[in-house]
Amino acid sequence: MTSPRTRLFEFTREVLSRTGRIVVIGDIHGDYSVINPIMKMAEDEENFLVFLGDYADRGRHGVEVVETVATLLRKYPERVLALKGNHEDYTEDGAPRFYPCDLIREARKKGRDWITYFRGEFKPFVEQLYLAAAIPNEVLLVHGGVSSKIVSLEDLRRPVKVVEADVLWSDPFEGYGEYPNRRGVGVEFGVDVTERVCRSLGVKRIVRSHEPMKALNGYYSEHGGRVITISSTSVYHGRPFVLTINPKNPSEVSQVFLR
Ligand SMILES: [Mn+2]
Repeated sequence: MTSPRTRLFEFTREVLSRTGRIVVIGDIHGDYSVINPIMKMAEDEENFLVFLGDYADRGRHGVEVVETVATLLRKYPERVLALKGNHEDYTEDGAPRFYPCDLIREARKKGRDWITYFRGEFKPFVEQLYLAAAIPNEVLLVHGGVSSKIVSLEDLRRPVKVVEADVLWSDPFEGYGEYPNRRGVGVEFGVDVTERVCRSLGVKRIVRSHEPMKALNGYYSEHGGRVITISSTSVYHGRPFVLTINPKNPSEVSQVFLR
């Protein structure tokens, strides 16, 4: 039996020391207008890009966004990283595990047979996606959130199915405890869950996307500053932005608007 590679990208001291800034990109959801500004940022050798998932659906340019991120992963493998969102969750034969899925219709409209596109391009792209990334002792980066099933970094390196679902689908709420998520998958996690998970993973905060509506005009901070929600799409009529993290002092974060 070969052991599958880790699903958690862990920043090393070497990577942090050669990086000028970490650029975290939230949900794009097929928004064409952010492609060029993001490509410009990727060209700067000082930048290390981390995408938090949800590349397609809602906007009309999921195919182009996926192609852009795949190109950046190929071109700059040592400083571009992409995570999986719940909109990248498909069965082996190309059936979406979420609703609504617009990418199938979009691909067909652009003259692509779905199964051919899925097998030839989309699935190989999804196979490169990590589930989470960590700046040791500082920040956990995920698409959705965390749950009390996560008790160590090992749970993210080799996640069981239910942990993967929690990371992709969960949302924080202002309160205590943990409840089934209204979305039907994952949990809604309170401030006590955030504190417990942060302590057991040895991080100070969690940066996530998954709720662009919470971050229409800049990042949204909750759970006493421990959870930060970002958005890099205008499909909900907000202003898309990225979050930058200073790798030498990861408590220092700021936002850069993309347009
Ligand atoms: Mn999402």
